[in-house]
Amino acid sequence: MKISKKILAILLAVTLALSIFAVSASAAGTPTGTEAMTVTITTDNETYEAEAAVQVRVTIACNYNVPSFRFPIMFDSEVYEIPTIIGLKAYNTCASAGTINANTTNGADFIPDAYDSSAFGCVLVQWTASVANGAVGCLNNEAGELAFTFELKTKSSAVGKTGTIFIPAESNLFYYQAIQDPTDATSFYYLNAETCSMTFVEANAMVVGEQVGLVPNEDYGTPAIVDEENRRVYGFAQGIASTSEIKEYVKATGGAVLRPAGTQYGYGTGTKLNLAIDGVTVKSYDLIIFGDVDGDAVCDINDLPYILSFTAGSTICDDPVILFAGDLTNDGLIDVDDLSVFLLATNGSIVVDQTNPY
Ligand SMILES: [Ca+2]
Ligand SMILES: [Ca+2]
Repeated sequence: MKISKKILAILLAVTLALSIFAVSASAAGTPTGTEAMTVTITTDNETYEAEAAVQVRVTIACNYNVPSFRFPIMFDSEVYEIPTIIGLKAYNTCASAGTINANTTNGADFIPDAYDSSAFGCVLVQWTASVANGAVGCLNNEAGELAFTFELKTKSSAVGKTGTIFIPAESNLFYYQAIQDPTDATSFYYLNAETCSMTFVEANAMVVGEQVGLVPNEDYGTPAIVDEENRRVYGFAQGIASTSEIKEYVKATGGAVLRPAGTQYGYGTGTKLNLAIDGVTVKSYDLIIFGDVDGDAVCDINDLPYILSFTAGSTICDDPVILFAGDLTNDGLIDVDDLSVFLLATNGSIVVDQTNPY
């Protein structure tokens, strides 16, 4: 476990502060055997919009003299991130009798091995008592008091998600210092996970707002059909040939940018309708042109070899997008029945309806 220089400096400061007492090396305080602490995390709201400030409030209840604490405060990194300024603020005893600091480097070292460090972020907060009038400042409030607050920020891609903010009980970063008599530096003693009951209460908050997605573009007379469940979009005219034409059918919501990625032959079946936030693709839909299985956006003779290979049984269509586009009879497979429809379409007898092809 690598502890930052900053933390070491603070530990040193505590040691120096305590050294003003005439410490007798052998003496120590006696645990009561009932030491307990409950740390409760709450947030200022239960729901937030994307990219909103979340005030994290930490309340500490304890039944013994606590001269220091250190807590890694973890959060779902899919939902929250650490803002540039977290605005750490101490309250009550923590404000009047000591110094609070936070390490916001989001170090993976702060996260216990039991957690996937790529899925969580962490702010490490620590408080150390000051010494005034010959007494060590101590937190000791069985009823509990607000100890400190700081801010996290909801991510722009977190709409619809709930994120937890919590202290992992498995952490080995907790301080277990105690002092029997704050005016007697010889009465320090140390607890551990077995001798001090630590209870942690987590907070959950949801990010609400417009979901990132694709919706029909009603600004034009050519809206497409968005199948949200299967992430497919259809209803485009055959021969669609550009991203600007695609954007006349569908538009992105939730602050995302629509970035179509065509096939090697154009913007037909198999085109990916990617939605990006801050340059990162967060959601993707498949564009479908019924009867087009080679991806050039037209149902014509160029598709025939593909259809024949499926109908002849020499190739099994295992691509659900191609299957959906080529199954013109809606029976879940491409076979001779589809070939009949396909041939009627390619010789001009029928036009495959792109909104309702069956
Ligand atoms: Ca085609
Ligand atoms: Ca079929």
